[in-house]
Amino acid sequence: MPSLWNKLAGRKPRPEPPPMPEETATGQDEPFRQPSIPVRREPEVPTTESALPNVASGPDDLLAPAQATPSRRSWRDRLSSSGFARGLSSLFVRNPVLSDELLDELEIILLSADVGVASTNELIDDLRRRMHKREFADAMALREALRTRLVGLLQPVAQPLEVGMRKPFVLLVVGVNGVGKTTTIGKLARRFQQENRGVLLAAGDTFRAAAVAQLQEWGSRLGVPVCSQGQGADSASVIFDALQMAVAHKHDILIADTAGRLHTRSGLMDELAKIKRVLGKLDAEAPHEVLMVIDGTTGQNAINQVREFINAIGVTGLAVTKLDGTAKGGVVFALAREFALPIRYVGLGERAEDMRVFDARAFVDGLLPVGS
Ligand SMILES: Nc1nc2c(ncn2[C@@H]2O[C@H](COP(=O)(O)OP(=O)(O)O)[C@@H](O)[C@H]2O)c(=O)[nH]1
Ligand SMILES: [Mg+2]
Repeated sequence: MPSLWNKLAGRKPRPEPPPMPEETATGQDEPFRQPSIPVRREPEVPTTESALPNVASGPDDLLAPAQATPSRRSWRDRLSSSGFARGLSSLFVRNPVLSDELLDELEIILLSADVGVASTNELIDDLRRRMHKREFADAMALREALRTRLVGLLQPVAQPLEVGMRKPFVLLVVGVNGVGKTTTIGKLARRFQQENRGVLLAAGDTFRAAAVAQLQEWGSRLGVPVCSQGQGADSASVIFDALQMAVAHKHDILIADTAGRLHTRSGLMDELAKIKRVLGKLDAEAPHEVLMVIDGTTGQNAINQVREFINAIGVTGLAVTKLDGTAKGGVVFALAREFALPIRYVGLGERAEDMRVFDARAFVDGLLPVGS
């Protein structure tokens, strides 16, 4: 279907920020994207609450006023520019009547958006069977059935993170390099702050100095303390110290960053297992959430990544980033089908407020608006 492929290929790519110069000791890591905030080098000493400058009040693009209740509309605005959403909307414009070609094209759109072969086959087979049984009066009825099936796939995994009464709640953020872990931590910190919870961050990505500096930058912008020991420090000991500090200072939530060297390297997995082990010495139930961050543009490789992390340390929730303006986004469906792990959040941009608690219906509405 050349016209469809042209449409997908003709999407406007997001400008890529330059890669971080000091990246890759291994040379095999995924490219690290420079954060859009200027990273200020700070002395790498443990940072305490009192030592932190409070700079959260200044005007800052990353800290634009939050929407108190993010509306469905904002999901739609972000998702409708994706290649996936544009592919779906043009499909029904170009195929206003029911036909096998409509379903053939839909199949390609789903596959190229990373919905995955298994989910795509199930969806297409079901819709084709029902179409041939004359269940749909017209293409709009089929479109509605597609919407219902898509929501049905995601509904079971739309389980928000419940912090509950545990204090401090320990949230360990994992995932491969460049997926958006540190950015997600900044977004989470802001979200919890807005709920009047005391947040402490732990700079557990000690692999690169820039990673520590990036988290410190988020901390200072938000006015949230960051525990760090600098590059090369033992990640487990940084996070262990941070948990001790969180207990001593009565913080509500500790969010720990981790390194993301390629998941197939056992070093990282051993490091993560050690972090889990030492946290367990202070609190047998910690970490209370192992949140794995997935780059929504990664494609089917995301499935392998999740499998590796589940095997290595166990994953209790997912956050899928970069769902704004990408051709993809379908990986959310593939993940839901493959793992049935809760999807907690989605990232819809680089700024602090560009994160949403995952909502199956709002997500599908963004991709395929009701009745239009
Ligand atoms: N468009 C977009 N970019 C994002 C999102 N989340 C993170 N990024 C960008 O992805 C790049 C890598 O993010 P970072 O948090 O440093 O990844 P980490 O290596 O996993 O910690 C940065 O340029 C971020 O600004 C998102 O939801 N949307
Ligand atoms: Mg990072």
